[in-house]
Amino acid sequence: MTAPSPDPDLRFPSGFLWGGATAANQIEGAYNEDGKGLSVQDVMPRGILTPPTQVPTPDNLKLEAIDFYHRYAEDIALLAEMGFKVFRFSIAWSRIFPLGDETEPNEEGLAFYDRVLDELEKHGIEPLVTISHYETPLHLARTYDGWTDRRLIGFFERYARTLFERYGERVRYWLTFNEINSVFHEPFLSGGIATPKDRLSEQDLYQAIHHELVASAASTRIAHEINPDIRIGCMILAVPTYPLAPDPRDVWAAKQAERANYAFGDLHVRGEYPGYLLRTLRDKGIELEITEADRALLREHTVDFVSLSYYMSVCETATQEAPAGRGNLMGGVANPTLEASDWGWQIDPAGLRTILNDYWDRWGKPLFIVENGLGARDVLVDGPDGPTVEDDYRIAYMNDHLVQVAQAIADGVEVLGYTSWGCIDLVSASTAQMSKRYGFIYVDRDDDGNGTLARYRKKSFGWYRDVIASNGACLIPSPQDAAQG
Ligand code: BGP
Repeated sequence: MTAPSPDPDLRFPSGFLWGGATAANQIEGAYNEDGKGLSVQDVMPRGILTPPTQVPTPDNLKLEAIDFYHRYAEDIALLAEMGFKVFRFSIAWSRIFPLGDETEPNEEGLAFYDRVLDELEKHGIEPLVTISHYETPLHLARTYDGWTDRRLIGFFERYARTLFERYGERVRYWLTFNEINSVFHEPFLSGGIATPKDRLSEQDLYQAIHHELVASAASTRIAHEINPDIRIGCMILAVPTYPLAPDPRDVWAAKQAERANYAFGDLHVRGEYPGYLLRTLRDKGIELEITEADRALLREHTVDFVSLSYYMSVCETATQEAPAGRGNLMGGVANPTLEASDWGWQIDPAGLRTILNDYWDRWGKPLFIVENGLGARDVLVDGPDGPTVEDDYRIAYMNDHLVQVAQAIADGVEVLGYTSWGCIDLVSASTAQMSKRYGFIYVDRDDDGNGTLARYRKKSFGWYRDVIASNGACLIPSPQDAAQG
């Protein structure tokens, strides 16, 4: 690795939280150990590509995943070696409440996360915990049809209270629902809704999201009561949406598509249904069941910060036939000016600066980038220190995105931190593949489940260590960025 050459124009605030992100179902494995119940993930062997199975099947890579459940100490030590300041992980709801609707939690499940937190503390790494990351207990999906049922609010409150009481002194940053706006696109994965998508009405989906929003506000109230220092964030799947052409009709189409995502941030941050969403509901003839108590919770218990995942932007058009975009659970049409990853996700570093500025201008809340990264097919080669991956493509992707984060910070946006997605290779959410790798750490396992699960440092491992050590000063702006300022 060449020595970093500090660039005085790329400044990150001191205390910037550099790190990486994961989700329980994509790393832990041990799907039925120590009292854990089944979650929706345990019956999704192909991710969102095919309908769920009735019972877990051996071809589901998530059942063992990367075995973080048994290897967490070794893995956290590797993250510490890179100098991580923060580690985002989720708690598997079905480890704590195996069915989801019990009154007493499973002590063995709670004890596992105590051990993870001990390990993080040992290395001085701050935890960032997602309470619900696409892993609703399967029983809640099958018995209640997931978040379509109001009773889930109470079950979630009990679960969240249990976590805050147990870990509230040790965990400052929490996220309630991962990518809350994804329920529309993937009701089973995101909302634990067992009814197939083609039989769900928009009314059902809006009602389900309403329940999640109320549950999020209710748990924000509980968290602040238990420890006022706790910071609760929402989590939005951020997809900047550009008009395909300057035609005003395309501009409006793009705005409408973007608002479909903003709406949930507006509710989390401002605590009330925005006018444009009320109009959409009216136009569609949707009447939601919203109680006065719901309204009060939403209004009085808004989030402390806004977190986002960012992988790509899309275009919208109302005027042209255009090829559909492929990407992170969302629709849109492809942008003819951008390259795409091996999985067709269009790469747009500048879009990150745009969305950070937009969110900051709109909500004025501190932002946290809790997912970003490149899913790619890595090839393991022999290096001087053992097997490695020459992942210059990942380094370039992350460098270019982080430069845009620095630009946004220079624009005046408050950014708390950055956790790259899948800092250690994990099982993909959408395709349930191992071969779609994001990590700085290679995990020896293939799509058929073969491999030793050994961990190897990729080239990006040393690169990210230097980025963190220099607080971003070793990032390299593209000539265009340097000129643009
Ligand atoms: C987000 C999810 C993550 C994650 C990521 C990458 O939508 O929050 O769980 O997996 O996308 O997606 P994929 O795994 O499909 O490449």
